[in-house]
Amino acid sequence: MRTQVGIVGAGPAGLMLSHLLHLAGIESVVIENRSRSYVEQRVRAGVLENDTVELMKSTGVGERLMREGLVHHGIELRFDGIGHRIDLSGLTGGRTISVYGQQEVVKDLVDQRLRDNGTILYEVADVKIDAVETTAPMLSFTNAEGRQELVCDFIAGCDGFHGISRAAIPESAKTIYDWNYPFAWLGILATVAPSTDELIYARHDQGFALHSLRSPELSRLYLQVEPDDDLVHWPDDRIWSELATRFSTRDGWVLHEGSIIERAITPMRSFVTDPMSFGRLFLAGDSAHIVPPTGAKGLNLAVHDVMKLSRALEEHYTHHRDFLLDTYSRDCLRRVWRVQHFSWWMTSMLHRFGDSDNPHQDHLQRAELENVTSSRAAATVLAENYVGLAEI
Ligand code: RFL
Ligand code: PHB
Repeated sequence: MRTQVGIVGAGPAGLMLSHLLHLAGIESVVIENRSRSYVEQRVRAGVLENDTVELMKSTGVGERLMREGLVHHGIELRFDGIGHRIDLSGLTGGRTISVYGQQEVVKDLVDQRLRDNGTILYEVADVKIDAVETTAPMLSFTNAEGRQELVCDFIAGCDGFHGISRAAIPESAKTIYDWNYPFAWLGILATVAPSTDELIYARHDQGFALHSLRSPELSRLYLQVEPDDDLVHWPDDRIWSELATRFSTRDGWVLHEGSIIERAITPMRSFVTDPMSFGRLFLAGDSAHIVPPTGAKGLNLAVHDVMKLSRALEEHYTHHRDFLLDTYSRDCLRRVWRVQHFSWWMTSMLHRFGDSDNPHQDHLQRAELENVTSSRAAATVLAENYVGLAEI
């Protein structure tokens, strides 16, 4: 088999890349080791930046997003029992975020790829990447018909943090920056109307909590837990009472409970691979970098990478110019580190670190939160980053 761009991974990065390449007249094949239904049901991100939404709309995959996505103009920071609204739109000249589940983005992209006769091969096994230092890099994998070889002009590694692409860049040719946080998030999806119209990020002495939403009938909530915590320690009653405590306000705000239909614990880390390319292999999304989810940035950063990669490939095929491919990694990493910093900052401001009492750190966190909620300049920094930095 032969194609122009071989794409490993049918998550948001791989699918969006395949879609953008198609619009530029470039052919691709996507290979994915899970099944279509698994990928379309995996519950993950929920917040889309202003420009992620604009990209989906302008490339013809935003129709359902416009109908079902929830447009938000602000978020709440809650601490010491009081809520403070950050007016995202007011502080950024009218920019917004949209709440729309990642799996809905994935479904919309898959539908469009199939309408455009795109090729997505699911449930492939033993994916190998070879010859990335030549002009004919190759993907090989096993499917129902046996071992397959796919010769490409370029390979895009969009296979997430646990994928195999990153390892195809030799150790001697890359630097890894890895930072683990001393806590994890327990996330739930519950069939109950959200108790809030806007997302609530809460700092509490017992730990961080986040109230997000998916629809008028579905709530998405998160709790900071121990890094090695296990779901067996978290029966439903404990989850709801811990959430109620961490969100409680001085004026008696009430959290509505419902039945929990999905739950998982996610470790929190910051991770960057530099460079994000080697020969004709280009990494995009979580395969190259991970951020803690407190800034709601991972999916948006993945989309940003593939926008840059599709432009660089278009320049190669249309004008035979490779300068955008040559600077792809450097261009992406500039934004990656800005987003790393924002995600680290949000995380540090809102979570409990360690289990020993640390009054010094508590006071610094409160000072930071008071600054962000009382200074228009400080709130603007948060808002600009949260809705998504303009092109950098
Ligand atoms: P994905 O989504 O992990 O997709 C990679 C795909 O590659 C497949 N794969 C392979 N395929 C073939 N061969 C192999 N050897 C393969 N190995 C893996 C996988 O099955 C998968 O289908 O990576 P991608 O496309 O880079 O997308 C990144 C996002 O998924 C991720 O950054 C976000 O989910 C992060 N994130 C959030 N991002 C946001 O922008 N806003 C949010 O509100 C937000 N909230 C979150 C999050 C991530 C979370 N978790 C669970 C990590 C909340 C949580 C709890
Ligand atoms: C979500 O809705 O899943 C979500 C929202 C905000 C975050 C992380 C996750 O910071």
